[in-house]
Amino acid sequence: AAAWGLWRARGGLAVTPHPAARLLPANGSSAAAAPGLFWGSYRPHVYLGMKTRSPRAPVTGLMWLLPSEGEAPPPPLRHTCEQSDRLAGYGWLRHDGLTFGLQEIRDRGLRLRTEFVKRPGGLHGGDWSWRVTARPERSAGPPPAFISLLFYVATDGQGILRPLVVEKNRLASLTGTTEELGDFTITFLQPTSEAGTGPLYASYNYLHARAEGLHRLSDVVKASLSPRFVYAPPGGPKRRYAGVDTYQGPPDGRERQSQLVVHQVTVALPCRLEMAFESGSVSDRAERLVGEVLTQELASHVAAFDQRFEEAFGLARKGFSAQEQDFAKAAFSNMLGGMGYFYGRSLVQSPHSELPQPYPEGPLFTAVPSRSFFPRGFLWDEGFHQLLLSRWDPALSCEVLAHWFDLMNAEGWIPREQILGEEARTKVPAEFVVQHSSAGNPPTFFLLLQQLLAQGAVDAPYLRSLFPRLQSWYDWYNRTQAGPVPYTFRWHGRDQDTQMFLNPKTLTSGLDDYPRASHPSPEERHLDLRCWMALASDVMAQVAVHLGEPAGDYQHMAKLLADNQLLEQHHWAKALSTFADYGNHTQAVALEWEKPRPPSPGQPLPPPRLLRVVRKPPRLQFVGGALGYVSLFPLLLQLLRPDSPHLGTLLADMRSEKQLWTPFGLRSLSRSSPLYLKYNTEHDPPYWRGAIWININYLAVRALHHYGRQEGPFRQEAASLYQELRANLVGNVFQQYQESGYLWEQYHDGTGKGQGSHPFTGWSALVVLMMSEKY
Ligand code: 6A9
Repeated sequence: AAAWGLWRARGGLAVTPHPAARLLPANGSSAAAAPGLFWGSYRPHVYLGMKTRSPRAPVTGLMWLLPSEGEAPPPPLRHTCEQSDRLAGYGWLRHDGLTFGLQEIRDRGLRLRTEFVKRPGGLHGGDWSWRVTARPERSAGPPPAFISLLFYVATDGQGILRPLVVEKNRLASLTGTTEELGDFTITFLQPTSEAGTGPLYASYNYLHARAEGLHRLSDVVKASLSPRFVYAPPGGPKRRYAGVDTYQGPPDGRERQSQLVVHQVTVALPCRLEMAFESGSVSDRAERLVGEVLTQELASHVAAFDQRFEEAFGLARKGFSAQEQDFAKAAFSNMLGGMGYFYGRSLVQSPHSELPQPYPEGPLFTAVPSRSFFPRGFLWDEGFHQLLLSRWDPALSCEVLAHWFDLMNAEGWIPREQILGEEARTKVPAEFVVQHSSAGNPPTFFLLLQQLLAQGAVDAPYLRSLFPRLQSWYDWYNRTQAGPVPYTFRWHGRDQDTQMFLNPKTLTSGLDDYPRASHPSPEERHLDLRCWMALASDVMAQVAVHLGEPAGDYQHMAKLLADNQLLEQHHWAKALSTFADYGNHTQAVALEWEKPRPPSPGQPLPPPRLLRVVRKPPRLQFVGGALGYVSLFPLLLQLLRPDSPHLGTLLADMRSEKQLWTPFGLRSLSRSSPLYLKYNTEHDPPYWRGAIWININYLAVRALHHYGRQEGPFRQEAASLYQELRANLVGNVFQQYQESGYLWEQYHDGTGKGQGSHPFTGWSALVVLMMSEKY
């Protein structure tokens, strides 16, 4: 019994891997098994970086410094994607996920174009080259007189780098060896004009240092900068600049597992720099992938991309302008090019263990919501991401899904937010790191599976190996998120504090502060989760039938959860005349400043607190005052029968400007809700309380498209709303991109303006599917 207790205290099943065979074979990401995907731009959190799909991958990257005359040194170093850098825009404009990418970065008076091309060959993932072109940006004030570009290579605990320095400080090349790459050479070409003539005059700096880890690279470079260098082109003025010099390093005793080599080039604009990675095992290399050869390969990749994009999405055929097509390519490419390969472990709190426990280590190959703010995997975001990416490369989506399902524990749970490895950890405040093994998140992977099945894109062996884990996942929701009565569901793990929040949040639902019952209780039933489970059951049934497995239970569940009468019984609030959650609820709540508390003798006055007052006690009832995305779920997930009178009601709520309709898309919460645009605490601004979110709008457009084709009394209405809503969303996200240079996390319901984190080419990129009408 003591041993049992200890096992539970150490996390028990919560940190035990699922017993089913893994979907991904051991070494499945290796250069031998998957050479094409070995190298990639799998470091979405840096402006430009590549690595291999390995646990301890060596990395390459780019940093830059603008001259800092007048400013106090050190000048700002650009490296990791930071909103505080206030770049005018950056992102992949073309990226095929496999062989090439083209990015544009606009920073003050500077326009950087970063391009890479991979070339297969040998046994270790082949060769690749980078080209960075720096130009003055005409529209953005005076261009910088010169710029410093810092190319770096770093190891992560494994492998060695041998720099070759010529002419004082110029790193001409380096050779290296790692377990997985074998021997390789990286050559740094001297800067040229944009047309390739040169070399141009430049100053060089070089650093060879050891860092505590990849998460410390910026710190090491910053600490090594010295302002003592002078850039003095012939005939030009002498100018001081900061260059990498020497690095003292942290106090002894700390492990320094990364070897870092930096090549800094200080040069006038415009210019072009190239760097070529060559694998030692390529024996039949005809020509080096630089200069004219690189130019030609880039051009042919762009042409191939454009053709494939048109085949996949048909935007030219549909009459979209060249600008609109470029926008769609950028949205798509930055999602695909923003994919990351992460390796590490989550920190998991189970209800039984006292302290958070380390989860087993593992890899995750995934897209990310935002390269600056959330450059890591999020469970329900990923289902949406792959709806888009599977239209380009369904095999890639299957592989991503396999990675996520291999992270399942023995209980059938998959952690919601994946913060794997030191680099990912540095972006997350401590209080957000721990994942709770009782916390769910919408199972959007069922949407993906539904689509992949419809596309005929999953083969039987894959589906068969997925099945045991899929069953466990489905069971996990049924078991742990069951509602108070059969066939109802409840998001467990809501905030319990009823005093501090205007409405306790439901982070697990993905809709965070969307209003729910005012007083969390086990009696709650959540409409959105019930609809998700209807979809899940239906897809489970489909998969089981496909595999010849027993499907009866799934079919039974799917049938009951799709039963419109049962749905009404559990969720139709007659008095509110809409679908709603049910729970212990009162609408008579408000935040008020607490009366000043008497100070204790000798103590400073305690600061006043904003607390919730409840003017009328809660009682079990349908949750009023919360019309919005949740109310729409029976429509969004297409559970309503086309002849349901409630379909008409929901369409009317959608189209009403007093409620959900705006010229820019559907707002998350009705303008008539008492919680519309309300802060949840003094410091917690409204999030899902009015703003326009593109993932839910995508579901809405998709559902309207569906109902617009079903025989029934609301067919016409749905079809015309479809046209209108689609045009509004596409129009606004496009216009905001033109104006601001970014896709955004959400859009303001009054002005259409992008807000929240950016770039957010996570689910906001679903506009591409709306444009292409792929549902
Ligand atoms: C905060 C602070 C640098 C919130 O897109 C990811 C998620 C969605 O899944 C969810 O539905 N976003 C939405 O309501 C962002 C969540 C970020 C939480 C971590 C850490 C980072 O500071």
